[in-house]
Amino acid sequence: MKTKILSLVSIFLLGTSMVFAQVKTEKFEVKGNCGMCETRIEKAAKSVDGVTIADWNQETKILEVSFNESKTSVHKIQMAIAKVGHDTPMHKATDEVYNALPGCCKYDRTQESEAGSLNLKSATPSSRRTQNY
Ligand SMILES: [Cu+2]
Repeated sequence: MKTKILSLVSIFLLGTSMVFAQVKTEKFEVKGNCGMCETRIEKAAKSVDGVTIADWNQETKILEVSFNESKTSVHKIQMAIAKVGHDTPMHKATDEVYNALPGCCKYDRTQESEAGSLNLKSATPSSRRTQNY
């Protein structure tokens, strides 16, 4: 009886893996803050040809994507997300797009590796700001 169930299960698994052979699901971190970020991140991911599902979790900052491996790659998806302003493990958003994000979406970038250069960068705008007031 047990072996019968097992073989049924393996037949089922074999069947589904053949149907979804080209569809891959990956999870990776995408920096962001709020619901607007979620919309932006998911929209960017879905705009990539071959992506079928994109779901970003505001709490965990983890994006789950399903995509057709023959059409696209994690690399391309992360590139598209970085382009709209959100840092991913493989691609970082440029300062220009990051700075253009709405205030609530400016996620914390301070814990990034180059702490020294970031401190220098952030020192300049704040001193400029104090002159304005
Ligand atoms: Cu946001």
